[in-house]
Amino acid sequence: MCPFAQRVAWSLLEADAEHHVELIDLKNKPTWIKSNSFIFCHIHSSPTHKKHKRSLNNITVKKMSYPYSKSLMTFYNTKMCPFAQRVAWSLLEADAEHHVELIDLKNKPTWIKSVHPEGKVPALRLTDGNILIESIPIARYIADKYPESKLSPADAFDKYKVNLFIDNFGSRIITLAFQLLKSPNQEEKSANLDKVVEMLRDINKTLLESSEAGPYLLGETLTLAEINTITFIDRLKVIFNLLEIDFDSFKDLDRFYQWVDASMSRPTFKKTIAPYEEVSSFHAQFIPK
Ligand SMILES: N[C@@H](CCC(=O)N[C@@H](CS)C(=O)NCC(=O)O)C(=O)O
Repeated sequence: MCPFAQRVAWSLLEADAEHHVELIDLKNKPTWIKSNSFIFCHIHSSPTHKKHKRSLNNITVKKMSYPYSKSLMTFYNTKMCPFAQRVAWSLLEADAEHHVELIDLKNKPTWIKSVHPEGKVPALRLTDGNILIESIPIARYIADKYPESKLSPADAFDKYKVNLFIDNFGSRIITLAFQLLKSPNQEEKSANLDKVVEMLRDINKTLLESSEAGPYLLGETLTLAEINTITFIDRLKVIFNLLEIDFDSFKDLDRFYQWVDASMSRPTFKKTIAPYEEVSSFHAQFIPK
């Protein structure tokens, strides 16, 4: 009955993977259902897994000419955007030669919809004319295209851990960070802060379970797990500063702090960050007056 489980059932059959099935009656769950000992069980279903609107059905989009490099991939970027930053960081980690077109989102070029149907960044144009959108799939594309970057682990279980980490935390971080930023009063601010700290503890626990020594999720190698979450942790730090909350003051988050420090001190990450003042004043406008 479960369409999510059906994805797994179908994959197993397509892969001709030998397996044993335990059928679960969800109306009458077995007593042992919560006792699985896998370290990487799903922690939280991400609240912003909204269905991505596909606005192109039945609409013919006339393509305007737009700037791109003939010989290199063209990355349409806005430095202030944490989604685009995932792509900027991946490109640098993969040492992938590319050309950048900077987009001013407050004053979008007329051709923007020829590059992205919703007029957004990031987008990545390949030299064959295909254009990729959506930061996570673009980062995955870069990781697959440049396997020597090791951004996507070769081992299937490691890959699963990276993907689950992104599923669990990729959008939860920014959702909770903005809830906190927009808290209308002290009481809600404190409740929202509790939710953020609970999430940081989940991250800390996941990191520890995956690799005690760290510093990254998979130990010594930076992967898409960091690329797709840290840019939002950076925004969370800005929000903490604006709300005068000390980011480094929470107990029992040592592994989390180690992870953040290692990721953010990489020269590749530093090259992708927008000026602090700009990021801070952008977020400040969301604080209720
Ligand atoms: N889900 C998209 C989100 C991209 C996104 O929201 N980009 C923002 C900037 S951070 C944007 O281009 N906004 C312009 C607009 O909405 O008009 C992704 O992961 O790439």
